[in-house]
Amino acid sequence: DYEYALDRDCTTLSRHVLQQLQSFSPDAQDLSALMNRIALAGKLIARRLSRAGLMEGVLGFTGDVNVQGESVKKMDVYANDVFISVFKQSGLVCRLASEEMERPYYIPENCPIGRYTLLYDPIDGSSNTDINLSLGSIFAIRQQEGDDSDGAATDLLQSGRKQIAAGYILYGPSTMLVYSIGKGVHSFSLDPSLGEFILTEENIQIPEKGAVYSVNEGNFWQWEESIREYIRYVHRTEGYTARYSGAMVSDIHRVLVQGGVFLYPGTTKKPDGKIRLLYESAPLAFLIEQAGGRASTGTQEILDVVPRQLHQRTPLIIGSKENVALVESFIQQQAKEQ
Ligand code: P6P
Repeated sequence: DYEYALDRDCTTLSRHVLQQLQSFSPDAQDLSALMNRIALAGKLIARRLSRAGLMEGVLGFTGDVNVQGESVKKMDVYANDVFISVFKQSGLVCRLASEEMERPYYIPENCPIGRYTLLYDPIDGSSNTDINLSLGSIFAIRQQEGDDSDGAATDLLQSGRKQIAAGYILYGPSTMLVYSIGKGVHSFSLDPSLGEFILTEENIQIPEKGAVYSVNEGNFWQWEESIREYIRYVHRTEGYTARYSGAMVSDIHRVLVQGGVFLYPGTTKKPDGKIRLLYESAPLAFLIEQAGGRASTGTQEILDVVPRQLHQRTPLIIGSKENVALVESFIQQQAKEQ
């Protein structure tokens, strides 16, 4: 009805955060404003992606190689800089740690206790940019603890339980922002005519079990035998279907909505897998746990892993409780047999 429609159109992200916190304290206002800046970053990135084929500087590579040894896409650099610039003069975030930067970026000269750190993957799945397929940004917010005047950011080497908020932006047919501040998972859709993210769904619950398994089967012969056994099982068992897009945010959004599991196991070339803990698997694990799902390395909850260094990778098995447990049962079975 009219009331409902108007109220819903007015449930912007920043208002929703305050509703979630049921508070107008300075901290609540800060978090609300911070989420609003993340929404602005999402709008700027979505706008550029929508013009990929129409302007220079969006498609293709910069010619550089990043700290991960991966060739850098123009969109990686643009998106990374967008997050930095939306937080300048915000007084909210004093430090940004990103897949694209060897060391964190400090907005003031150092990061005072009580301010926030943004950990983010500015564009996840950037290989999809040049083929006009979906991709995402992933973010996590932590509170600055202790003194980081030496710029070593060692306080970030703590488990994902320290996250205050996390989420992703999915640049798909519509642009969606999905977030949690520890009080459930909520999704917003960008209304380009308003330039606002409007509430789409509250308290999203991931199904206990799902049909989808999402993994790059091209790595089959690089996996542990236990993962190969799991894949053979889902191949011969009724009721499973494979979906893999090359952009984890899309694949995990599908798993969140429909149920199932996304996995990026370790390989012979990359025993710890490819996915980064601090700004990819930990934020996604925070979100999926809030939605009633699970995220594991195969032997440990993702949120319990304490990183040794900023860009640490972990194997990732994430999704519906039953689907994650099934993968783990094959890993445990192999461990017993060894
Ligand atoms: P592969 C993108 O680079 C990414 O981090 C994820 O978004 C995606 O799921 C994965 O890597 C794709 O990697 O090795 O399957 O091509």
